[in-house]
Amino acid sequence: MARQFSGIKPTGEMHVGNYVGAVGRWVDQQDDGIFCVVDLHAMTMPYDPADLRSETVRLATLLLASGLDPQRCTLFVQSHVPVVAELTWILNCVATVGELRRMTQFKEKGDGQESVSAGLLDYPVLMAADILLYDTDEVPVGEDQTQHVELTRDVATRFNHRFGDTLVVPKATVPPVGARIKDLQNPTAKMSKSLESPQGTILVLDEPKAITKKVKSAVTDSDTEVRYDVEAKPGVSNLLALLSVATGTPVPDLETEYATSGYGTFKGAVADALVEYLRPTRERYAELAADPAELARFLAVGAARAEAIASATMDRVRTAVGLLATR
Ligand code: ATP
Ligand code: LTN
Repeated sequence: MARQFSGIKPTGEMHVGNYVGAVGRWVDQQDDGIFCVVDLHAMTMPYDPADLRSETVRLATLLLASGLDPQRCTLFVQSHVPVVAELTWILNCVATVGELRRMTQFKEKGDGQESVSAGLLDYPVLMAADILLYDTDEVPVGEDQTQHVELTRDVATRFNHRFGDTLVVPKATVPPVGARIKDLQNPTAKMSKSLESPQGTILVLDEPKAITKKVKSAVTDSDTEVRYDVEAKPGVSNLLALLSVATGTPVPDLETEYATSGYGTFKGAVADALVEYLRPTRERYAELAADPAELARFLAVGAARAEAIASATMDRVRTAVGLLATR
């Protein structure tokens, strides 16, 4: 079976975009998958250490609440398997500064500013190390991360060419609908964890009332037609994508169903569907958060399992690149 690996950053609250683009799919296909709270990735921008610790716990709890089952998959915290930093160094000597500078995420967050951390530029190499350390075949992510997975493929292919067949070359998988959920207030921008648009971002832990309010005030257009057309109708198309994923109904069926209903009725249906879609996670979260010791036990088991895979890969890598064995 194809091995899945993916990660999520403990920065800010998990939103419905994360859920639709990534986490919900991890849950659906979790058997033998490896999923990671990427705390090392959360250090590239200035941050508070106490917040990083509490957000790591909070996000890991939320992943369990979302339905990841430690009996069926491996859930761990990235920094608990520290050899990922060693592989990052080795891959740093294979990746080029040119290709890292071309990454959209780097260009948006830091290009041209001398004072940004070197970690911000190197971020995709750490991500490549994550993916390659676990012999990953498939990386379930939202569309914004596909460029980083392409870079991972390039680096792995170059490594194999230079040092012999050592690394599994992975591929990204994105959902057919909802690969880039948009901000409800600004439907041409990606829904994001940065709290610039609280009204445009539906959080997985939002109360039903808050979800309804946000959906009802979502930006649409001056037309009345419910039709999927990302260019002409970005707001309506975004709501259709959310309704489709939340109800499991194909978009064309929804277009037919709501064609003449008007935006008020349509938005009401989207809000109700999202409330039901997210309800089980919100309810389980409250129970799981009450038992942090249990979470710590799950994460320790996850780290041990991940470590076993990682150390086998690292043995192959060290030999391939010419590092002297210790024994
Ligand atoms: P930021 O907003 O700070 O960039 P993020 O939410 O994009 O954060 P992560 O938490 O690391 O960053 O993302 C976890 C997963 O969620 C990734 O696979 C990413 O592609 C996916 N994802 C994030 N935002 C969206 C979105 N709006 N639509 C679909 N998938 C998304
Ligand atoms: N860079 C990703 C998070 C991430 C990841 C990974 C995703 C870190 N390591 C490995 C998939 C596989 C992001 O910003 N969303």
